[in-house]
Amino acid sequence: MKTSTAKKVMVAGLAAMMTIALSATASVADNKKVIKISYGLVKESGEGTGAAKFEELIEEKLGDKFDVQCYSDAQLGDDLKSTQAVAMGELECVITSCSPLTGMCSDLLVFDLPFLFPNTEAADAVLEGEICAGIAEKIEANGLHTLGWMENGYRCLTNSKKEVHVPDDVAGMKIRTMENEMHLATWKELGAVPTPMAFSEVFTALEQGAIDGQENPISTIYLNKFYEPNKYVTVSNHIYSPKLFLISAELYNSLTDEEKVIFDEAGIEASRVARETNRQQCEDYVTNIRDEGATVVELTDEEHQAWVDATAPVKEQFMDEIGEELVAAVEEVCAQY
Ligand code: TK8
Repeated sequence: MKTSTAKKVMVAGLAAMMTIALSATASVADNKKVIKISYGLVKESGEGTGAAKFEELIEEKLGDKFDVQCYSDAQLGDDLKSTQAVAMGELECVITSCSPLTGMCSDLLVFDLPFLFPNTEAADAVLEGEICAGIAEKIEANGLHTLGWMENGYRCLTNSKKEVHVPDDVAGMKIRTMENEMHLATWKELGAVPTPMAFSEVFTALEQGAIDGQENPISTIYLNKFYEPNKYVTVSNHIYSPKLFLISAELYNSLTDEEKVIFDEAGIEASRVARETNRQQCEDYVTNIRDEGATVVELTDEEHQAWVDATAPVKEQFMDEIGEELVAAVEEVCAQY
């Protein structure tokens, strides 16, 4: 019995090694440059759809030279780790939330301000406008070329304890946040106990009760099944959170001028697809989450205002760090929508 199991394991191991060897030969034989894209969400997510779109566009136009491969679910590492690998030229591409990258570029902090974007049109105007072009230029200095801006979208709270309507309801709750100082400050201001953690650890932490809640858009809450350990979902929309689609600057700079244009255009189109997909999912999945038996709380205007008021002090607290000019520039764009 034992020997046969050992044999099976060995055969399986050999088969796996042969597959690796074969695929290595294949890529050497056709001499294509492999471009791996690392991201943290599932394939069906906005960013997963965007990554697949990028693969399709590049392979359609430059399929003889590049082999784009998408890796979901943080298989190649969470946001920060993958971004560091791309910056060092050890990995080709990453799609990452902006919030864990503020240590690299403090301008990104502006997006962590609660209740900043009144709607997605305002977000698009900033993401595809001069402000983000300027931020992308600064990020380039870290060895990262920006291919596009995707999104998490509007973040919503989930928890295992009770229906949350107003900030007072989260008093003392252990809430997982992204690794970002403004998110920490915001949840402290709301009276919760924020616990920063990488995304891939969240589900298990919720399941084991190490934390009471987390916050992510409806799309992610549904696709990552956060409504299973967290039966209470509040459509709080407290922060609109963008994502960056980055490629190693070293790799980008090695491309021909024509290839650069194709990569940049594909990056922008993929990002639009990602944002559109995510928005549709955020709209559709409220029903799916309810159908799964979770309680979804939608806020009254009065309840919403209580969140706006409770989080307002965060802006002053971080104004110097973000820079008054940048905040004013974003607010000016928002005022047009
Ligand atoms: C996935 C993360 C996720 C983000 C988070 O890699 O960490 O909660 O919202 O989308 O980037």
